[in-house]
Amino acid sequence: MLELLGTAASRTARVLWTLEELGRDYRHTSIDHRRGENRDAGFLSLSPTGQIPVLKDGDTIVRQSLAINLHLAFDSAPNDLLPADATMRAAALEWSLWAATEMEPHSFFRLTEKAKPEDEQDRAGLMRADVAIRKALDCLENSLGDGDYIVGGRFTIADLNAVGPIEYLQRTAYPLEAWPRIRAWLARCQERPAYKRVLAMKAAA
Ligand SMILES: N[C@@H](CCC(=O)N[C@@H](CS)C(=O)NCC(=O)O)C(=O)O
Repeated sequence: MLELLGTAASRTARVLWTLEELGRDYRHTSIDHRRGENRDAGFLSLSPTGQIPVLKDGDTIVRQSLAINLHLAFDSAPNDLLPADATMRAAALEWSLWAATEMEPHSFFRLTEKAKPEDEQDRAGLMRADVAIRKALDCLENSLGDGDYIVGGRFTIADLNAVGPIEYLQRTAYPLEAWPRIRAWLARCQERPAYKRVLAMKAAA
């Protein structure tokens, strides 16, 4: 059986969401970095950096939340998260890496800076992050066009992987009003029953 390690109050939530969408059987072991459980020698043998989440899929160990999600989508194919069409599948990969490289570094930087007292925040860094965030948001806004989802008009792993990094903006009250298609898309994704189940797990973590 699949085993996912990491508290739901972390990037592990993205993987829980994927598992719930796919309807896979899995065991969830809530390693909590806030309690230092990720520094235990047993866990470090799976994740040398101590980072969560980690997926154990038989003898295969997968790290990095968005890579785990792609592994699960490919591993469980055919499924609704992974387009069967090669061009659309490539687009799903493209947008997953867009989330990891064009959005997450900047939105996560914003999240960590905004958690500090205002006079300790890196203002120049926040301004640089804002330029990158706007560029990435414009790119997604244009690509969404009149579509409900990022690839092929239906919810796929591309949407799921893009939501997490963009939620960091929501959590820091980023003014998303200038990107109305993204706001509507985000609300649509967050309405999904599987997403709501994970929200409940997060609240309990
Ligand atoms: N890029 C990694 C980041 C993983 C990461 O930094 N996870 C945090 C929790 S959300 C963590 O493990 N923090 C504790 C630590 O780094 O010691 C991913 O997406 O999985």
